[in-house]
Amino acid sequence: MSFLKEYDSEIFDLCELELERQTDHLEMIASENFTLPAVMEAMGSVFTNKYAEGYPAKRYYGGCEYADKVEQLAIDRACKLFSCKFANVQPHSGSQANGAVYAGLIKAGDKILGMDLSHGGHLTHGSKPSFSGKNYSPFYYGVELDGRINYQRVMDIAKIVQPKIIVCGASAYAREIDFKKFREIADEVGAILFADIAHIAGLVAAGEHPSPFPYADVVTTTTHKTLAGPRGGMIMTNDEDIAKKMNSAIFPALQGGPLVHVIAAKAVGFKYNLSPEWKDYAKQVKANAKILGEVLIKRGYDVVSGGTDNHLILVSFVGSDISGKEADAALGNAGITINKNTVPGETRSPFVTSGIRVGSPALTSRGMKEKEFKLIANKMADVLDDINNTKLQAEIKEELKILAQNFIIYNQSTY
Ligand code: DSN
Repeated sequence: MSFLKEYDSEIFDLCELELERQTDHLEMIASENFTLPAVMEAMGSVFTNKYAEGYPAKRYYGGCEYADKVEQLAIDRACKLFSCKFANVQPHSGSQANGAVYAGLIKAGDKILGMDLSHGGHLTHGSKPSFSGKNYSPFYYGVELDGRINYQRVMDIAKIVQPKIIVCGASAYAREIDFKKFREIADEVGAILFADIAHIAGLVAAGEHPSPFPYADVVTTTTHKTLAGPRGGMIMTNDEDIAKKMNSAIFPALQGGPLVHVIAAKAVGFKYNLSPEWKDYAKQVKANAKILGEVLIKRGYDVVSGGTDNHLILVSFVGSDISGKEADAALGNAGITINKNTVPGETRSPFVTSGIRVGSPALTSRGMKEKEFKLIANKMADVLDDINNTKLQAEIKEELKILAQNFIIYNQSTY
C-alpha cells in the first residue's frame, strides 16, 4: 500500500516516471549516484517532524533525545570514515558547507584563491555569480593545456595574490589532487587550506584517492556524489578552534533547524561507506572510468590529460565541429545522460562548450563493470562519430535500455 499513491496521485505518478527514467537511461553525470533504499527510508522517517536547532546535548528545543543520538552517530561515523577529529553533519548542501567555511574563517572582501570554474572548479570556489565571488575577492588558478594542475604555477599565483584562503578540489578534474603540494603553497603565503572533496569523497573514504588530512585545515564534501548517501553536505577538520567556528557558521549564522531526517540518512550512508564492500565499490568506480577513457581514446577521441585517476573523464572536442552541447543532446537521445563541460583550450561559451564530462559512480552502483563500460564507451563513440544520425541514436537507446533494465537498482517498493 502506498500512502503517496492514495493521497497525491500527481506526485506519485511523477515518482513513477522518474523511476522509469532512472531505470531505462544510463546515468553518467559524474556527480550523481544511486543511494541505498535504507538511506531513502531514513530520509522519509519521522525525524522530518523534528526541530533541533543547536548541536547534540546543546539544543534550543525539547524532545531532542533521539535526534541527539542520530546526529552523534552521524558525526562519529563521519570522523571514523575520514580519520578526522571533528565533523559538522548539518550543512544542507555542499554549497552551504562551503559558505560556512568562508563565513567562519574570513571577512567580506578578503582574498580567496580557487580553481577557475571553466577549468573544473566549483561555483562556490570564487566564481563571480556565486556569493563566494560577490562577497569575497576571488582569484583563480587553472589547468594547463594538458588538463593538469601545474603546482608551481599555483605557487606563483598565490605568492602574488597572498590569499587568506586557498581552495583545492574540483568538479571536473580527472587527476589526483596533491594535497601535500597545496599545503606547501598555503604555508608559503600563510593561507588557510580548504579542501572541497565533494567529487572524490567516496574514493578518499575507501583509500582510493589520497586524503586531504592531515594537509587541509578544513574539508567539505557533499554526501550524495561518490559517497552514494543522501543529498547533503558536511564539514570536517582536526582543528578544535576551526570546528567551533564551523559550528557557529552553520548554526546560527547560515542555517536554522537541521534536517534531522537527512542527518539520519547521512549516518546510514556512512555505515555503508565503512563496510568492507565499500572498498570494492570505489575500486570498481575507478576501473570503470579508466576503461571508458581507454576505449574512447582508442576510438580516436581526445580524453583530457590522457585518462583518469578517479571517477570521471573529460572528453575534448576542441578543434572539431562537435560542441559539448551537441554531444550532450545526441548522447541524451541515445539514452546516455552526461553533461557538457568546458575543457582546456576552450573556444566556445559555457552554454555551448567544447567538451563533455562523463562519470562512472551511478552505473557502478547498479552493478556494471568493465564489460558494460566498454560496450557503453563504444556506443558513445558510435553516436559521436555520426552525431546527426538520429535514427542510430534511437536504435542505440533501445539497445541500452535493455542493458539498463538488466541492472535494476530500485523497484516501486522503494517509495
Ligand atoms: N553540481 C555538482 C556537479 O555536477 O559537479 C557540483 O555541485
